[in-house]
Formats: sequence, structure tokens, C-alpha cells
Amino acid sequence: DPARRTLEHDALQRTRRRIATVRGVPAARAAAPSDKPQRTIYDAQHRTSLPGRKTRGEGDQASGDDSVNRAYDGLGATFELFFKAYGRRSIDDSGLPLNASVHYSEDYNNAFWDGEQMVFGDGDGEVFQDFTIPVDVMAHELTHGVTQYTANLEYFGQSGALNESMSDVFGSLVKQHVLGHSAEEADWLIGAGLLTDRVTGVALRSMKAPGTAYDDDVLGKDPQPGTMDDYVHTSRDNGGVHINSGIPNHAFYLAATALGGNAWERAGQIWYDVLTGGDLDSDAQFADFAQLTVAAAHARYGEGEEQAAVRDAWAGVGITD
Ligand code: ASN
Ligand code: ZN
Repeated sequence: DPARRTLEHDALQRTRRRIATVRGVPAARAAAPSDKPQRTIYDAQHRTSLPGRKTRGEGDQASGDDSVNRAYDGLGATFELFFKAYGRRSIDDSGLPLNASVHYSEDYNNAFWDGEQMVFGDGDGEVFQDFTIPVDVMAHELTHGVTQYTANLEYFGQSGALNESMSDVFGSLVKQHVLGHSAEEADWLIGAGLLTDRVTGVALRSMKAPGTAYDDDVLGKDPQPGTMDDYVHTSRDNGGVHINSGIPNHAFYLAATALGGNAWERAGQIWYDVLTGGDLDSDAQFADFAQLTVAAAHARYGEGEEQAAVRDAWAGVGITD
């Protein structure tokens, strides 16, 4: 009798809720939807102890502080790309709260993910402006969290450069998603608008043309290679993680522009499938990642232009799968 089964089911649900409540876990919490972000923005007040003073929580009205509001919106835009494009519920896919601190330290020329939260400096105003200005930089930092909870790519050598590249790829895709830009309309820059006008440069990095983002007395020339021929062997920067990321970055650019349209759809989906699919080892090298993207393109889209575009893209940067 289906009616009777439904009644028994309802009674069972009520009992389960009661048990959950008695144990101190409210039933509403267990059922809380995580299709919305849970953001908290803190003001580090130019000090280095984290997180600092809570300034804006989820659903709060805008603060009087532009850095706080940009961080709130940037975390929201990143949550939205991962959820709408890939169905991912936050950093851990289970609704992990998103925490960020702004105004970190004094004249601080960087932003980072510390393993638990995002942190943004104000820049010194000489070379760098506020690191909450470019949405792709905020998305880059949040993506370090996604990588930590998925492939956990070791932050050294080629696996480290892949870790950096994941943050640039999804950082750029968040910006493209916000602006509604297709692969052909996108600027493929990371950190446009961050450098002051005293610097001869347009951004921190270029995925379209690695090595061309800046050339300046203070910063020097953008050191990124775009192909394996120019791979940089160095012990600095954890084996050049922010340098050699130009190679997988450019491979993504080549795949996305060959396919055309919205880069977060097919190219982004393939990269996301590899990052989160469980087959990517934490010590993966470029060739391992390349092989997995070709396999992922085939798994999701079959024999066709996606697989060919991905294979050609890696060949274009000197990596054959
Ligand atoms: N902004 C840099 C990054 O997120 C900080 C670092 O060197 N880890 O990659
Ligand atoms: Zn990074």
C-alpha cells in the first residue's frame, strides 16, 4: 500500500530529525543547501595576524571599504563559476565557508591562499595597486583551495607549475564568465589593472603570449615561457612555479581558442574533470596532465574536435601525449 508506505516514511523522517536534534545537530543544518556561498571578509588592519576584524558577513550590506566589497564580490563570482559551470559547491564541494582578509600587512605586494583562507595586500602604490582590484587574482587564490582539496598538486617543479596554472586557468575563466566574454573576446591576462601607471606593463601574466605581460626597470621582463623549448630550470620560486606555468597556461589558451565560444564550457570542463577526477597524482608532470586532458576530452565528448583541439594544444607547447 503506497499511502501507508509514505506515512511510515514520514514517521521515520520525523524520528531521524528528533534523533539528530537530541544529538545536538539541528536537522536544518544537515539539510542546509550549499548552492550559495558563505562568505566572511575580514580587515587585517595592516597587521599580519589573521584573520583580523570581521567586516562583512554573508548577506550583509556593503561595507564602507571598497577592498572588502571587492573581495566579497570576487569570492561570490568565483563560487558562481564553479557552481554554475561544474556543479561544484565551494572549495571542498560541500559548502566550505569562504574567508578572506584584506589590508594585510603594510604596502604588501602580493595575495595568497594560506591553506585555510585568502589574503590580499594593498600593494605599495608604487608598483602594485590593491590586490582585490583584479577578479582573476581573487579567483586565482580561491582556486588554490580547490586544488588543495582535489589533486593537491605539490608546489614544486612541474606539479607546482600545474598548481599555479590551475589557478590562472580558473582565475581567467571567472573573469571571462563575469564579463560574458568568449574565448576570442577575452584578454587572457592575469592581473590586468593591478600595476600602477609607473610600470611598463599590462598585467602579471599573459596566457595568450607568455613573457609579454611587462618589461620594466623595477620588475624586469616577464620571465614566462610559452613552450617547452624555453622551460626555465631554476631553484628559485619553488622551481619556477610562477614561471613555467606559462606553458600549461598557453596550452589551455590554444585549446580554448581552437574550440571557440565560452572557454569555461568545453575547455574549462575538460581541465576541471582532470583536476577533480581522481586520476591526477599530486606529483604529476606536464606530460601526465596532458595525457589526462586528452582522455578526459574523449570521455566527455567522444572522438571529435574537443579531443583533437586538446591534443593539438599540447603539441603546440611542445608536449606530446
Ligand atoms: N600570489 C602568489 C600565488 O598565489 C603567492 C605565492 O607565491 N604563493 O601564487
Ligand atoms: Zn598562485
